[in-house]
Amino acid sequence: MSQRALLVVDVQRDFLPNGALAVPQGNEVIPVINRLGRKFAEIAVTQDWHPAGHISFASTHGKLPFQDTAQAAYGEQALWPDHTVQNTPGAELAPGLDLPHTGLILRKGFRLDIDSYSAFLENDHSTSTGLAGHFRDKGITDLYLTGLAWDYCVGYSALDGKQLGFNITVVIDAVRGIDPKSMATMSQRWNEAGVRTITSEALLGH
Ligand code: VGL
Ligand code: ZN
Repeated sequence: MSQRALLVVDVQRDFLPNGALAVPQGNEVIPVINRLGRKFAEIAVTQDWHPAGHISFASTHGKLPFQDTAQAAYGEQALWPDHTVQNTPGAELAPGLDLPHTGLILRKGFRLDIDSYSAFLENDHSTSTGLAGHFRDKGITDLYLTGLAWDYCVGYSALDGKQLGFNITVVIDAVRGIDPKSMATMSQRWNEAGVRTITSEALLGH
């Protein structure tokens, strides 16, 4: 039997318009996710949760965000403006997100020297966040992905989730991305990996 869960990735203040790492139209996913949430018995939410001085912050390296990169133990790390710093307002879940029966809020990216785009594996591709075990323990086979950002945290979560044996569907109107080019590249990678997409309308049946 298949059992489904909703995964809501990084819908946090800093990723909304005017946030530290704003995703264009990021706020538009909130009502869609709230509607979806009412139809799912199992919901897990992720929270990007970086310490000050994190390896993914351009400021840590005296470099420029969005263009420079840094060398991490696991390879090249893209650099971002300081964002979702632990215990700051920007790290809070988006106001308006209304998912009262969320069973798990999972934090990621909290180690100084390892970033984590994926909700399943950190950027070293080996440190588990524990999320796959959580879903397996509950007999979940099918995951529906939503949130921010299409081309990074949602994108890599979809690829890793598929690799870990889940059926993965991205709810395409419940995600927004940072950069159109990397969104197209990610969509291609989803196709090649067998990650599916669906609209919330088709999923909700109206
Ligand atoms: C994200 C870049 C850096 C995301 C998080 O949530 O997609 N992107 N940290
Ligand atoms: Zn981050």
